[in-house]
Amino acid sequence: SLQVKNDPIDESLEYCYKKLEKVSRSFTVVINQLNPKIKDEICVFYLVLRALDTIEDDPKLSADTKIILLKNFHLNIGNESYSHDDIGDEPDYVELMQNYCHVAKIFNKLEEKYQKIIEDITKKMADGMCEFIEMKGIQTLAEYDKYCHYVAGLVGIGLTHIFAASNLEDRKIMEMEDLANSMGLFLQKTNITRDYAEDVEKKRFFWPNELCSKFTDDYAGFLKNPSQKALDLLNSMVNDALRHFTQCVSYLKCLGDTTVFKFCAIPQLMALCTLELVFNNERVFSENVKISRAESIEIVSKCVNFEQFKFLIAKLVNNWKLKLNSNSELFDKTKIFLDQILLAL
Ligand code: PS7
Ligand code: MN
Ligand code: MN
Ligand code: MN
Ligand code: MN
Ligand code: MN
Repeated sequence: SLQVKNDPIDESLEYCYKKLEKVSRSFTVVINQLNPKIKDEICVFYLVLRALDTIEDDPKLSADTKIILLKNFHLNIGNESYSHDDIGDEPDYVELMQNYCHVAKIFNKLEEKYQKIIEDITKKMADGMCEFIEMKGIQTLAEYDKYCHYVAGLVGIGLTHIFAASNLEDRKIMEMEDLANSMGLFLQKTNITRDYAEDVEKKRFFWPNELCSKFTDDYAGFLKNPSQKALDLLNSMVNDALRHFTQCVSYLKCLGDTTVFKFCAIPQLMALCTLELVFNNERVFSENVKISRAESIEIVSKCVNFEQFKFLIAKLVNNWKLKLNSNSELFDKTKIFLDQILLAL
């Protein structure tokens, strides 16, 4: 052909996948194996929300500026001139905001049905983020669920719409919004629980006061200074995340396409593995505890269908149960949730 190189679309697509790899190794793996019908769609969806989250997370912006930027963001998803020089608290995120044109270019090439889903979720997430900027932190457990719905449950719902719109999954999964929401909540709550040290150091507080106040009047004070109360609070946070997992199992049971299944199941398995590592682990109060590279490679290579998923979950849950050798009320609660997971498989 005459067009040998420098097709601007190819260049933008290459940019998007390179950026995805930079900002999320695990999502790169699961997105790259997706059916080509929805692969670029979900890559763009990820980067659009990553850009939105970059605005939400930037400590340099005032609350008022943030709210204006967030509220207007959905109008600019396909704006190829949208760009910000200095938004973002990490170099990779700053660079994404500077070169947002590539994301907009690929977004503009998507079928309208996908554009609408991405736009709708982005707008709802931005409005939700603004609601929480205006509040003084997360007080109740209900507010915690609401925040996690905005920043992650909505992603689960949007992804479900994309699976159905592509016909890779049956339209009936659209009726499972509650289960799709739980898929997001479980990932988000695991992230918030694991990221204690990083978030507190950056003066970001996500642990709900209703839970924290049962153990301390200053949960940031546990930073590099964990006590038994700190561990009890941590285990309560783990329990609150864990209660969503049976719903995640129900969601995953309904999937038909293998690539969609792996895309959905691998992050859930990694999150459950993370939660087990974080449970009763005082290192959470001083560092970012992460599962080993070997463990995540094992999960990616072995979690290929529901049968294998079941096997891996059962192994993980039974190992976790061996750690519950005390008669604390919190451990009893953990054991109940773990037994419920085994029954749901
Ligand atoms: C569109 C794949 C599969 C039904 C950027 C995937 C940040 C946990 O900020 O990067 O570094 O601490 O570790 C992902 C449901 C959302 C929820 C949410 C969009 C699963 C912006 C992921 C991801 C639904 C708000 C990344 C929720 O964690 O966070 C796509 C089904 C983005 C999913 C954020 C967090 C995601 C998150 P950070 P991470
Ligand atoms: Mn991340
Ligand atoms: Mn955020
Ligand atoms: Mn973030
Ligand atoms: Mn985090
Ligand atoms: Mn991060």
